[in-house]
Formats: sequence, C-alpha cells, structure tokens
Amino acid sequence: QKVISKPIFSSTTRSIVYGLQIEAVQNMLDFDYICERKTPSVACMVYPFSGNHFQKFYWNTKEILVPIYQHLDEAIKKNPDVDSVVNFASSRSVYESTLDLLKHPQLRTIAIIAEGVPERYTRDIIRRANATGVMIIGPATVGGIKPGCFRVGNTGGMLDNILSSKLYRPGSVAYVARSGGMSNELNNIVSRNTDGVYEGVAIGGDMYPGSTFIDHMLRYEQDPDVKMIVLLGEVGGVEEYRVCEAIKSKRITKPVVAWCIGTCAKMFPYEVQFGHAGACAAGKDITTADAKNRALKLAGCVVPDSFNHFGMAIKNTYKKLVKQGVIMPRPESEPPQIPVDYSWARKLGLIRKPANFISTISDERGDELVYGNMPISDIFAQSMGIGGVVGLLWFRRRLPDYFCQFIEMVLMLTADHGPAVAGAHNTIVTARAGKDLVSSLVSGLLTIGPRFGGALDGAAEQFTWGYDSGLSPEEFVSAMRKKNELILGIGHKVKSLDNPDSRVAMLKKFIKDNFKGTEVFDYACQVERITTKKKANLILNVDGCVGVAFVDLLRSCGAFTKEEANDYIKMGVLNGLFVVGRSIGFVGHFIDQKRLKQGLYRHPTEDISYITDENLSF
Ligand code: Q5B
Repeated sequence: QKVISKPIFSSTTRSIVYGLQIEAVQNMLDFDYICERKTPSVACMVYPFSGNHFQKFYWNTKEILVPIYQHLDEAIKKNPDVDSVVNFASSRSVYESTLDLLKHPQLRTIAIIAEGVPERYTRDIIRRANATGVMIIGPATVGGIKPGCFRVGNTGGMLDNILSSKLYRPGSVAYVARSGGMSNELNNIVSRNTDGVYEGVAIGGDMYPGSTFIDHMLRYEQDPDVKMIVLLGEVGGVEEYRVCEAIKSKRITKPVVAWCIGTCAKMFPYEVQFGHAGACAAGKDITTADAKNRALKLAGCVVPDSFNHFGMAIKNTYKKLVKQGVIMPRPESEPPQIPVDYSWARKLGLIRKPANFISTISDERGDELVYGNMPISDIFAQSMGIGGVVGLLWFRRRLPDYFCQFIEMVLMLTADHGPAVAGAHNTIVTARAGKDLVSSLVSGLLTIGPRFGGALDGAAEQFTWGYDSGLSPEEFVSAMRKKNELILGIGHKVKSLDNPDSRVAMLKKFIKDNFKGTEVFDYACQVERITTKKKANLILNVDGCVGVAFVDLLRSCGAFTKEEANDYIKMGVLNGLFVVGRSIGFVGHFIDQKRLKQGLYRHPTEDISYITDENLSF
C-alpha cells in the first residue's frame, strides 16, 4: 500500500505528456483554460521517434508552442517544475518508458493509459514505484481529474461534458472508480446531486492497478477540502475490503458512499468476465459485487439497494453534510468560454462557411474514388478506357463509344513525332542538362503553342467562325489573309501533299466512318484544297484535323447542347489532347536520354550565324 498523503495534483501541477497525443494535449490545455489556470499544465511532450521540435496548440484563441523532446532526460532537465507524467506509450513500450520515468526522482505521479500491459510488468512497475513513493495511476485508464487544477489526458471527455458536469471548478466530493466510463458516469452523478467533484481518479480495470481505491481514499481523508468520498467498485478483486478495514480502523472517517457494480453477474448461469481484465469473480464468493456491497455497508459506508439509487444516496449524504455545516455551497461562477474548433463545429453543423474552391469532376472522400458520378470500379467493369475517363473528367459525362475511341486515337497518334520537333528537342536538352523528369517534361510542354502542337483550339475557333459566318472556303482564306493571320491547323514543316501525314489520313478515315456530322471538318478540307494550291506543305495538319473534328463531335454526338459545344470551343480545352498525348512521348525522350547516359548538350557554334551590330540593319 502506498503512503502518499499529500495531494497529487494542484493548480500549478506541470506535466510531461509521453507520446505524440496532440488531441489529448489540446484537451488538457482547454481544461486548464476553463479552470482559469495561469500556466498550461503541459510543460512539454516526449516523443522518441522525432528530433526536438515544437507543436502548436491553442490557449483559448491564442496559439502557443509546446516543445517536444526526443529524449526524456533533456525534457526533465529543461523543465524542473514538472512532477507528473501522462504516459501514452503503447502496451508494447510502456514498461520500458515507465522504468525510464521512474529513474527521475523529480517525477511523483505517473498515469499509464495503455491497455493490455502484461501483469508481470505492471507488478514490477508497482514494486519500483512503491519503493520510491511514486503514485502510479493505471494502466488501462483515462487517469483522473481535479477540477480547477489538472486533467489527465482525456479524462472527463469532451469540453461540453466538462462544462455540464461543472468540472472546471472544485466541489467537495472526491471519488475513485475503475475506468474512464465509470468515472464519467460519476462526474455526471456527483455534479447533479452535490456541489460537484473535488477530485476523481479512475484506477484502471486491470487485475493489478498501479494504485488502488484505498491509496486515493487515504489521500482524500487527509485533504481538508474533501468532505465526502464516493467509491464505485466492481465485481472481481478484493480492493474494496481494504477500504472496509480502513473505515473500521478509523483511518477513513469521512462519509463514504459506495457501490460495486456487477451485481447482475448472479443472473448468469456461468462465470461472467465483464469489460475489465479484473472484472470477474473467478469463482470466489468474496469477490462478487453483492458480497463486497454487503461488506461495505457493514463497514459503515452508505450503500444503496441498487445502482439506480446511487445518485440519491450521494445526494442525501451531501445534504446531511450541508445541514451539519460541513459543506458550505459556494456561489456558482460562469466558466470562460472556449471557442469550438472549426472542424468540430462543422461536424456538429454549428457553422457554415463558403468554400474557397468548388469542384465537380471527382471525389476521393468516400470509400471509392469517383470520376464524374462514376465509381472507378464501374469504369473498369465497363472497360471505359482512357477515352471514357477523359469524358468523365473533362466533360463530366459519359461519351458515346466512338467519341471515346476518337479521343484514344488522338492520344495515340499525338504521343510522339520524333526527337526533332520543338517540344521533344527541349525535353532532350533539359534532360541532358541533368534535370529531373518533371523539369524535362515541363520544358517540352512549354513549347506547345500556336505554332507547335497547340493549334487545335485556334483551328477549331477559326474554321468554326468561317463556317458559321457562311463564308465560302475561298472567302475564308482571303479574309484570313486580309487580317494578316495564319490559318491555324494549316501547314507543316515536313509534311505536304508529296509527303502526306499518315496520322491525318487515319484520322480523316475514322471521322468519315464514325462521326454523325462532319460539316466543319469538310469545310477545313475544302480550305486545304485552296491552301495546298499555293504551297504543297499547307495541308490540314494533325492539330487542325483534330481541332475541327472535335467541333463536329461536340455538335453532333448528342451529348452536348449547341451552347455547351460552343463554350468548350471558346474555353480552349482541345490543346489538352495534344498535351496529354505528347507527354507520353516527352517522358519517353527523357528516359531515352538518361538510359543512353547523354551528357550536356551544347549547340555547335558553326550552326549559329553570329551577327554583329555593324551588319545588323533593316
Ligand atoms: N503559310 C506549321 O510553316 C508552320 C500558313 C500560311 C496561311 C498558314 C506554319 C504555321 C499554323 C500553325 C499550325 C501546327 C509553322 C503544326 C504540329 C505538330 C507536329 C509538328 C511536327 C508534331 C509551318 C511559307 C508560306 C508563307 C506563309 C504561308 C504558312 N502557314 N498561310 N496559313 N497556316 N501553321 N501549327 O513550313 O507568301 O511565302 O510569305 O504556322 O497549324 O505542330 O511534326 O513538326 O506532331 O509534332 O515554316 O506535327 O504552317 O512555312 O512559315 O515558311 O510559310 O506559307 O505565310 O507565305 P513553314 P513558312 P509567303 S503541326
């Protein structure tokens, strides 16, 4: 048995939280604030798996930094005012960490939260702690709470619970129970029937708790501010008998209201193991809840007939003490308000805020990723392919099969056009300058524009304008000439009537074989007949062919209204097809250069015409 008669927590208690329990620390700091503590009860945290750093917490609305130390020794050295630890280490590591904590005489109270700590380890911890007079609370507990002073981790639950049970200011009733659930119940019962909780400890549900009912009740007996004691025991173990002995030997003289839960065990035809490891009578009559309730009553405790009357028993005892003048109820004061965390308030539906972003194409929040309105498993089940995915993510709708096939055809045909084209060249030069994949890819993509690969949107717009304005192909060509503008989608550096672009031939065939309407495409082909008369390379190129075909697709496939089709043309989405397709090739060129271990590229000077100021004249 421990002989710790002094209070273990006060309004100046400072603690170390062992483990990266951010939420629990915030809960402790919120509790401190509503208790009107001057300093935070958490001095620092210890987390062996990261270097020293700071963690941000709220102190009411202000933000404060709490240090996190990698090594306990340093945390102790830097915080000489700390005497308590809330140890959140897991059942696997709690033994070692607690032995480490016990090496520091500065630490007087250690709460062990972990469940499932092997009994031989707990017993060794108890032996060592008893030898040095250290109070152990737990394992398998939330810890304890002392209103106005200190809260162990999450004891007392959410802030609204703390407020409704008035745990922000001390009352006159001290209790001891087994677990967090039981102590929460007591916080509620005590606050409804008395002037409130003075201190409450949950010793934990294991067979061998680090401190027992009697350890805390003897402390309460010594504390002049505790006017009555509440004990909530349970079936299993003999700890309650030690309380009986202490009452009989007058080591406990304050009124005790007690109850052992688990009286229903007798209704079962077999031995019942309740939720806690120690909550089992194990075939011994004296460890049943009924036997212990009888013994507690015999010893002089107020023991009700059933748990239903527990609150009333507490109330009557409290009232008697008030009548006797032992307890003088104090006027209530309002606790300071703690702002609700944004995420929590949102969850409760207390606040609303306009979103900074709106997004309509995908949603990753549920069990399954959704593109458009379609879970990705359906996309695979229906073999929608990359064309179907583009349809969902770009246009938010399911496109007809031939539309999807056309998209895939474009991506495949534009995937690469050799190392000589502007974009591939840039990617290669960048890769050879030692840059990474993304930099090399981006340097290639940045060349895509009205002259190279990025003429799809311009072509779509120009040809649609000509067609919709009712201009004949001849009138269109001369209108463009008058405007001094090149016709986008017309012309190629190497392809011509004599050296036709097979990609364009394939596209033309697909368009004619599958599209429901080909008006703008046909119009562009008529323009091509005129431009190629001027020069054989002024063909309808790959950009132009895809651009105009897409206008026809949008207008005739039945999946878009005319307005939607026109909007997409104006929006400039079609170059995206070339960007996506050609990215495949650029990545290939990057890999190729790296694989071939190509060094830095320097352009040969003989290939540059150096022009001096003297002969630079117009
Ligand atoms: N003229 C493509 O020019 C090129 C004219 C024109 C009216 C035109 C040029 C052009 C529009 C942009 C375009 C996409 C720069 C091309 C692509 C992907 C690629 C690339 C690859 C791949 C070629 C000679 C005479 C001049 C000009 C006149 C030229 N274009 N008139 N409309 N569009 N096209 N880009 O051969 O009287 O002699 O002064 O800008 O659609 O990028 O493989 O390389 O997959 O990677 O250098 O296929 O056509 O011709 O500039 O010497 O002009 O024709 O006004 O007339 P060139 P220039 P004049 S596909």
